[in-house]
Amino acid sequence: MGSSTVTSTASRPAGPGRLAELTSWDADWAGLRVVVTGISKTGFSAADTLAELGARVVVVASSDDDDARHAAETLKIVGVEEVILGQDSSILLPLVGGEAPELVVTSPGYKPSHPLLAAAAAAGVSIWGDVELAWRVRTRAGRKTAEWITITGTNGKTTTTTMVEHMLVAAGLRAIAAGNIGTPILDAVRDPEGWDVLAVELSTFQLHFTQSLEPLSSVCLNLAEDHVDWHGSFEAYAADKAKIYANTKVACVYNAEQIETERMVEEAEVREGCRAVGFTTGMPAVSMVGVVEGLIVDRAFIAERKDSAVELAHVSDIADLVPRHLVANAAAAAALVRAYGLTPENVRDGLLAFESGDHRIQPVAKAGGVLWVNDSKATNPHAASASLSAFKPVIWIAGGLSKGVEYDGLVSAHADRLKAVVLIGEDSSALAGALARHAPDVPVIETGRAQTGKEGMVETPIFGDAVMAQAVAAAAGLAADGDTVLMAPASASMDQFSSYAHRGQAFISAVRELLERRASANKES
Ligand code: UMA
Repeated sequence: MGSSTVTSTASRPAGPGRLAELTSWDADWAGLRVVVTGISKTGFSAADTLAELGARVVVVASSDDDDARHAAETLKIVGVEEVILGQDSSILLPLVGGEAPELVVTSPGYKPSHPLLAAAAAAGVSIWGDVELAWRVRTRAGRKTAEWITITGTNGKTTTTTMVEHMLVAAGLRAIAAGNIGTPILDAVRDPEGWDVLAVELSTFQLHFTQSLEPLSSVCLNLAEDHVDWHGSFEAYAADKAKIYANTKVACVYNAEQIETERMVEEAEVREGCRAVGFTTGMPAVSMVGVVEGLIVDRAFIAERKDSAVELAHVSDIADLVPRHLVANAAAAAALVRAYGLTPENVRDGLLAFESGDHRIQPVAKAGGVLWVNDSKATNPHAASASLSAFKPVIWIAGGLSKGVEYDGLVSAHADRLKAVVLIGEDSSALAGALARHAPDVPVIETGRAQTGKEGMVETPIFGDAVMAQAVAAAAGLAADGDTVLMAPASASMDQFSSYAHRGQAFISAVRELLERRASANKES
């Protein structure tokens, strides 16, 4: 890279006037001189967006690997003027078209003390993050402008953001989670159809470089020491977290069990009429969402909040064994979406949908009238009972590490649904005993051993994918039109698999392979 592209004291930075006017996609971005830092997810999305807007863009990044070079080629095709890879820290602010840049748009991985950003700040060049840019271009003629619900916190951001997304979707809204969760916010904002609401997870790195966001509702879930290397001090980290509340329009949601987050709200500059709403895993005071006798209840978004509360969901709607932090995340998510006007039913449906992610009563395939369902997360009789109740007749794949529980209640409650049972697990004798006692007429097939050695004379135990393939083949031999094959083991997985996720994945792969084999056999015949 030639030194002519670099300056340590950028001359003629843009007057603040021009940047102040850049508040919609349709504003005059043409010719704006911008340096973008980073060429991974954020840098790519920012440079691509700015090129589409007609800005003059130079990208810099320290990486110079295949991914970076490939991204650089693509960016040049879409109109980025220059990409400087392998840049080291002695390099300061590049020129854009021979002139000082008017703006730097930075990736969150860049510390404010990075020489390039320090040089930009010293030269009076504005520094935005991709989130600030996304906020500025979110309004576009002919498209919906989405409301933003913003979420930060040291822990639980992704879970809460995902819960918010599920609740919004359950309400029939076009909504998506974006930001620190993994989808760059600019990719979401540029969606051709547009969104009603975005659930935006924000890290402190991202918040540091934002200034104009006006979220509908916002939350800092909690605050603990983290990322001090990036921010320089805990105080600086906390100050960036507190930016989540700036300009909030309807509700600043805080953690009633952590006074620091309430203080952030007290000190925030918010929009007229915005309310402070607490969330707690205990009994809610007025203007809080909390928990009463296993129910998540709202004492904030109802007119009669002084002396009553409205039920939103059962704690058990989130998951079977709910850790406290998950309840806190659900209460926070509920408060954020209630601020948008979602109903108690929307909150509950969203939490139920959140629960039924992968491996939780997950339909895998339907072929020949047979439905294949993966409920590997059913690691105890209580969870398995919930999924057995949903299907009839069932070929039930079950068994594993029993953890000393008894199965009599489960089998007697569901004996009339069972067409057959395929046992997995190294030792499923407890379940086999319950089946013999309460469902003596139901055929039971054992798996877990394979014939090996000369002429198949030796029987050896099999594990993991092999045992699941055997179980799926056995179930397929018994299943007929109208049946459900349900893998809901009522037991833990670690005797034969590395985790419940591994067990679920083994089931999914075995079902798909079996159905593919059948399809190609049908074609040949
Ligand atoms: N780079 C430099 N010099 C630096 C720093 C970075 O050249 O000093 C360049 C690298 O060469 C590379 C690019 O910058 O080209 C990497 O950028 P980045 O580190 O900002 O990462 P992205 O891939 O753009 O991903 C970022 C977030 N990463 C970070 O904040 C570190 C992702 O959050 C986020 O999902 C994504 O944007 C989309 O918004 C990840 C994360 O770890 C999950 N976040 C932290 C966390 O949650 O704790 C904050």
